[in-house]
Amino acid sequence: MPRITSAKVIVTCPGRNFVTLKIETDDDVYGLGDATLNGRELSVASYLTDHVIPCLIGRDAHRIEDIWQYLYKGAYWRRGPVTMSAIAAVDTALWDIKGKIAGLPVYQLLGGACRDGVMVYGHANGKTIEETVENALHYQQQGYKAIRLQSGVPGLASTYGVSKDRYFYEPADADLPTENLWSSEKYLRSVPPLFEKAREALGWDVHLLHDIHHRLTPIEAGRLGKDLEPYRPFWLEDATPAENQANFRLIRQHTTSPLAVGEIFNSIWDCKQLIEEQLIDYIRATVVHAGGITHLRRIAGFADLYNVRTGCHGATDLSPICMAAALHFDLSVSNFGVQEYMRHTAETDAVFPHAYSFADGMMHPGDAPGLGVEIDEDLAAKYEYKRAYLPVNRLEDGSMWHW
Ligand code: GCO
Ligand code: MG
Repeated sequence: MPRITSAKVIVTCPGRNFVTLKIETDDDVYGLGDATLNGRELSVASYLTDHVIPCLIGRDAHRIEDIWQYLYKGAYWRRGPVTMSAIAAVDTALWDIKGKIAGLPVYQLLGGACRDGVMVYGHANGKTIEETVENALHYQQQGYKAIRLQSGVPGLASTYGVSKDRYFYEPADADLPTENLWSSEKYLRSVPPLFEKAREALGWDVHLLHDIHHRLTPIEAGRLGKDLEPYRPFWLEDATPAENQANFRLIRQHTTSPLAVGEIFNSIWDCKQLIEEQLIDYIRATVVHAGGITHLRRIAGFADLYNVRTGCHGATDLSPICMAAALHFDLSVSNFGVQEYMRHTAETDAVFPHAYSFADGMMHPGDAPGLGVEIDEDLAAKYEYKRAYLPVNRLEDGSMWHW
C-alpha cells in the first residue's frame, strides 16, 4: 500500500493567491489538491498544516473514502467552507495519487468518459450592452457554445462581473474590501435589453447565461426570470441567497427560466431541499469548496434522481488543480450540464502546468495519469502571498447588501 509519508501546503500568488496541498507517499508518488478559499486563504492553510496533516502521516493513501469519513466525522465540527475546502484538498490529492499508481487519468477511475468533451461557458462582459455583446461575439468566434453575459448597470459605478481587463475578470481586487453601490431597481431594468441585443447579434444557436450574484429578493428574481423567458436563457445563477432553501419555491412559481445555484455550497445538506423539491435545474457546487471529488459525486448522484444537472463553479480563484479535477468529474458524471471556464493568466498557468485543453467550446482533462496537473515549486516560491479581498456591496442609502 502507498503509505503517506509527508504532506505540505504551498501558498503562492502568481497574480492571485492559491493554496495547494501536496501529499507524498513511500511509493515516490505524490498528489496535489487545491485548497484555495478566496479572501480567507490562510485559514485553510492553517487548518491543513496544524490540524489535518499530522493525522494523515502513515495512512494508506488508497483509502480515499475512509480518509474522507475520518476527516469529516472525526473532526466533530462538521461542514463549513474552511473544513470542507481542507477535506477537498486531501481528497483531490488522493485521487491524483490513485490515478498515478494505476497509470490512468482520474476520469477512468470514476467510471470512464460518458461524453467526448466538456462544454464550457466563457465570460463576456462590458460597461455597456454594446461592449458586452461585442465581447460575446469574440467568444462565439472562438467556438464557445455557451457564454455568460454581464453588463454595467446605467447609474451604478461598478457591478459584479464587469472586468477592468477585457478577457480576465478578477473579483478579489484590493487588500481591504472595496465598497460598491447597488440598486436592484436599476439592475432589473438593464438585463432584458442586454439579452434582447445579445440574441439579435448572436442568434439562437448559443447558450446564454447570467449571474445575479445573490442580489435579488425571490419575488424580484421571479420577475426577472419571467422577463428573460423570451430570450431562452440557459440559466439564471444565484438569483437570491440560498441559506433558506425554501425561498426558491417563490421564484419557481413565477418563471420557467432555468435556475442554477451553489458555488458557495460546501455540502449536500446545503442543497438537499433545493434538489428534492426540484427548485433548481443546475447545481454549481465544485470540487474545492464541496469536499472534493468524493463528495461532489455524492451530490451529483443525488441530483440525478431529480433531473438536476451539474454546472461546476470555475472562476479564477479555483486553481488549475481544481479545474483539472472538475474536468475529470464532468467527463465521467452522467448528469453533467456545463462547466464554467474563466481562463487563468499566463503567470498562473506557468506555476501549474497542466494537461487539460480547450478546443471548439469544449474542454478535455487529457490522458496523463492522475489529474494531469503539476506545480512548479521553484516558480511558486517566487510569488509571495498578498492579501486580497472581494468587494462588499451597499444599497444607495448605505445599508449592507449581498455582494
Ligand atoms: C462565478 C462567481 C465568481 C465569484 C468568485 C468569488 O460565477 O464565477 O460568481 O466570480 O464571485 O469566485 O470568489
Ligand atoms: Mg457565480
